[in-house]
Amino acid sequence: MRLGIIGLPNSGKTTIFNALTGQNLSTAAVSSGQFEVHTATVDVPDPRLDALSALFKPKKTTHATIIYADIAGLDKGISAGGLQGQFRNQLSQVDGFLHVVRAFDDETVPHPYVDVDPARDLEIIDGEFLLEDMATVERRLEKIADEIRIKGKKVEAQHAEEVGLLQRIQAHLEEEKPLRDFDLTPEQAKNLRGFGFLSLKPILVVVNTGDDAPQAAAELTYDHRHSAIVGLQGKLEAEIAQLDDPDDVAMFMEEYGITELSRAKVIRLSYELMNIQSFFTVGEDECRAWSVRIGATAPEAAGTIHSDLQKGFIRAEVMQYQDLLDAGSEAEVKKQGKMQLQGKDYIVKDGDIVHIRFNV
Ligand SMILES: Nc1nc2c(ncn2[C@@H]2O[C@H](COP(=O)(O)OP(=O)(O)OP(=O)(O)O)[C@@H](O)[C@H]2O)c(=O)[nH]1
Ligand SMILES: [Mg+2]
Repeated sequence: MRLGIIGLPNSGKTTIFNALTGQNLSTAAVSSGQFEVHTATVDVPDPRLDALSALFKPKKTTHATIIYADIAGLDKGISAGGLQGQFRNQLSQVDGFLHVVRAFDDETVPHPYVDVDPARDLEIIDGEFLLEDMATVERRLEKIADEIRIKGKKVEAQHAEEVGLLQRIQAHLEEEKPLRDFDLTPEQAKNLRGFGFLSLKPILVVVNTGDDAPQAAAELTYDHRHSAIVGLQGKLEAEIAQLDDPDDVAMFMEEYGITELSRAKVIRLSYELMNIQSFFTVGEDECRAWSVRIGATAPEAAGTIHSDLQKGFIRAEVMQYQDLLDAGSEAEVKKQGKMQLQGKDYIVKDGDIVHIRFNV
């Protein structure tokens, strides 16, 4: 799961990257405008995993993870003539975006459009993505038209369905609506994956509220599917993320009148937006959260643990998280008849605790 952090120059992308990942990349007061990407892997907080660990006291507890990539160099007009090479690749390869929008005022930090206007900034990058997606559709339609011209009518029927879909997508984009709002069948979604449409990817808008409480983000709305909006005090949380000692963190928070950090919330939200869910494996050695797409079958989930478990999949023993917590042990869940044996067609649910039986 890879999330690209995007936003206008000086919106606080690197600052928020630091806040989420605990890294300490330098933030420049003047936008570099250079293409560079930094990545870091972050544990996804999950109270259920904490509870399972408390129950099993395993040697090791392993969280689900997200990779955040700080992608610099995005600005208005950048898609004129199409986003280029490396940059376009980075953007199309991520599973979703974390879009940083600046809401903080600070004279020492120049804004590329002078005044602070989060709604406008949000639209600027959204608009760039729509243009980019339109260009992608046009390129494909032209390519198909060329092929028909060369090979004749006989290939036309072959492409009819794709052309129809692309034209509907084109009309949708022309209405300035992101593809997130476009209805796609799972089959169509799969066929379109290779295009890397930017406005199709889930997006978490993170409003950098600076000195204001994160609740200030509520002034901004973003009414699209597969998206959410949340506030975060970039600079403050980046500074707190540098502190190792929990006592220091508590002191810092008290001093600034913060009751709750947004960091965990933002990570959790960005994870939940990605159309994935967590299932757990438990034991004395390790309690672990795994990510799998919503709708995945038991063998597919087994495959995220190890490909052998998918190849040799026989059955999955499945417990509900709450049943295990209530019962207090796996043996007790079994006794209550709440441990179920599931076959290869079983659709995994969020919070399932599984043991895979396999044979290789
Ligand atoms: N006052 C204030 N300044 C902030 C806040 N967040 C970031 N900044 C400052 O804004 C400047 C730019 O922050 P960065 O995190 O480098 O912004 P960026 O979006 O990564 O910028 P580019 O990579 O150059 O596009 C730095 O001087 C930060 O210290 C904030 O919450 N409050
Ligand atoms: Mg930066």
